[in-house]
Amino acid sequence: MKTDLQTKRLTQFLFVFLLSLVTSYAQTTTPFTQRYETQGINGDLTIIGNSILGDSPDTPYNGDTQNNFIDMVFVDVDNNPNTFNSSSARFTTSSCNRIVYAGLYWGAVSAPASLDPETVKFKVPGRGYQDITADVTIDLIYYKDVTDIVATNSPISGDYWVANISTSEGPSSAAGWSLVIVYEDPTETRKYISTFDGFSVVQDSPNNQVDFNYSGFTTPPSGPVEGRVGVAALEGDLGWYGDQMLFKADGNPNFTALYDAENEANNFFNSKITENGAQVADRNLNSTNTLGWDQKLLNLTDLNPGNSLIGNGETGATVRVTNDVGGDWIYTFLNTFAINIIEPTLQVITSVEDTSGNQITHH
Ligand SMILES: [Ca+2]
Ligand SMILES: [Ca+2]
Ligand SMILES: [Ca+2]
Ligand SMILES: [Ca+2]
Repeated sequence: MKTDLQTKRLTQFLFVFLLSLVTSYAQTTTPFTQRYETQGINGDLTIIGNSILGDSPDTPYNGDTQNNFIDMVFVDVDNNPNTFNSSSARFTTSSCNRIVYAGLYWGAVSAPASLDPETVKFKVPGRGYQDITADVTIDLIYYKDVTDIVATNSPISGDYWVANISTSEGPSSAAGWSLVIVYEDPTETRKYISTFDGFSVVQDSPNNQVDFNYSGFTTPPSGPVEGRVGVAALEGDLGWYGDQMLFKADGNPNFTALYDAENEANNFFNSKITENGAQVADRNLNSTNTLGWDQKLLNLTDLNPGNSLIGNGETGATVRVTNDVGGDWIYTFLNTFAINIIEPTLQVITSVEDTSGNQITHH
């Protein structure tokens, strides 16, 4: 009988184990791992970036067609003959603020083998291009920690350029770059900030979702809970629907579809670069349709009346990229989370001495 029971338990274990394997829904070729985390900073995370292919080398594309139906060509707007493709995005912040982290992602849906995809040219405000080589390859995406380059440069604010991304041209091509910046700003609320990168193709069932789990924070015990979720992905199309980004705080029973003025709940991945519900125009080229490069920072505050989306004292949340109908294939490679947390209680100890050096501090 004991043997039967052991066999039964082993069978149950194997069943649960196999079930856990098939519930890894998306076709994740590079598992998502945490790239950056700070458990407390007065500051914020932002993402700047751009596509580097379009329907013209020097004119923004503002139509609503998919990249699949456009003869995609290199964008090249830096007036520099030594680069074959180039695009820029602007970062603006107070000069008093301090960069604590900067991470650059670049990549393409397809690229000729003849070019070195791991190396690109990177230009920070007031400087010339420098060659940088990826720290890691994340399937079609390349990543380099550029904190040293960005944090030591002055000014911090200005145009950031990336050039010579290895990519194919022609229909269905898509390529671009995203620069994640975490900065200290004493005027900002205290936040927990975390980023994950990997590579996951969300497409038809059964590869129709990927989850990002955030923990290691506690939201304030009272008052409104504010924060932002960021995402970057290849191959989101404006003209194909069904793709969503969902959010669920641990204390809530259900997922809620995120949306804002530029990103629909049922067409979240739409070839747009947006921040807080608006197109980011400080880019060159500044196409409203990037033809396959999605990059968004979505403000949770508007979706959180009465803390209905994420509440006080919350310690975990899950972000889900999904497509239940399989209309649009999404290649997600970056997810970011910033949430306000309890302000630390500052204990200020003042010591005062008289002119003879005697302590006259009163406690
Ligand atoms: Ca050029
Ligand atoms: Ca497409
Ligand atoms: Ca879409
Ligand atoms: Ca697509």
